[in-house]
Amino acid sequence: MEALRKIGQTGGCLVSRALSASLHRRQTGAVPLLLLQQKRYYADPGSYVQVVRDTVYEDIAVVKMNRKPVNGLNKDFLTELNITLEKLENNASYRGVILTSANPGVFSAGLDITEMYQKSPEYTSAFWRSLQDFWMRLYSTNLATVAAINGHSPAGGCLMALSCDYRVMAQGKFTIGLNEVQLGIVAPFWFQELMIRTCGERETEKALQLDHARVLSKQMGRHQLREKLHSKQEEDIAFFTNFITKDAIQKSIGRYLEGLKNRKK
Ligand code: CO8
Repeated sequence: MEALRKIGQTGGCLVSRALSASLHRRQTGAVPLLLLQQKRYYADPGSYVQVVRDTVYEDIAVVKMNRKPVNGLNKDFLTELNITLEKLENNASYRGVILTSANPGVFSAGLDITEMYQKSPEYTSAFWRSLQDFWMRLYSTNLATVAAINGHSPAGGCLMALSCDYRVMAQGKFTIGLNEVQLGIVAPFWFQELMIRTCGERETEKALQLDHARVLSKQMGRHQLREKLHSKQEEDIAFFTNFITKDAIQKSIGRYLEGLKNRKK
């Protein structure tokens, strides 16, 4: 509860501001502790997801992930998250979602690793599809989304956070990032591209090019630009030749060379 309270105290303002901006709402002045002020409670018995309507901003749903111990994303959990979001999208009384963990300390440990170990190809495919389907919905939902990251958030946990419109993380010694490379797994292209869009190209390259995954990640990340040049090589040579031989450019280069010589004197 402490981490959640911290988000309420230190990040609640950011969360509410992010949602307000996203929903084009006017700030009321008072800072609501969104995560602490909740009323109606929806959860099916045995369900991994709890939905709470915020008491201040009633059009905001707080979606709490509750698959103990670490919100490992298995097929059933991913399917439930997807259905939950679909229901909220179809409920006109909601305009935004805060995604968080019901168990502060861990937002999500990412994919349930046991789902990727010694499973049949059929099951593995179905599992991966459930992740894709949930991700596509979360990433492109019309609802405004905020990840209230109240604990560790590696790999798939980071993917969920990156997929939201805004993120706020609790203070504490919590980790976040695409740590697939530590498992010797290459982050799939859509993981990488999502991180690039949020964190920038260079930071993503540095984060993903570790150990065994270095070569593959580098190739995946740089392949597109390299191929673009390869397919337009003649066009690019023609452009360069035409540009560089223009009188004005030649004069400019001449002046620059002269300046270089004078600098040495
Ligand atoms: N999957 C399954 N079980 C897990 C996972 C997981 N991701 N993470 C933790 N557990 C289990 C632990 O084994 C432990 O089990 P048990 O109680 O039986 O011993 C239990 O959950 C509790 O774990 P901890 O004691 O470690 O809990 P802490 O609160 O101390 O730490 C952490 C929480 C920091 C989240 C820590 O558990 C951790 O680092 N977990 C590993 C996270 C990780 O590496 N996730 C990677 C998942 S892979 C992924 O998401 C993307 C893969 C993309 C594949 C692409 C292929 C092409």
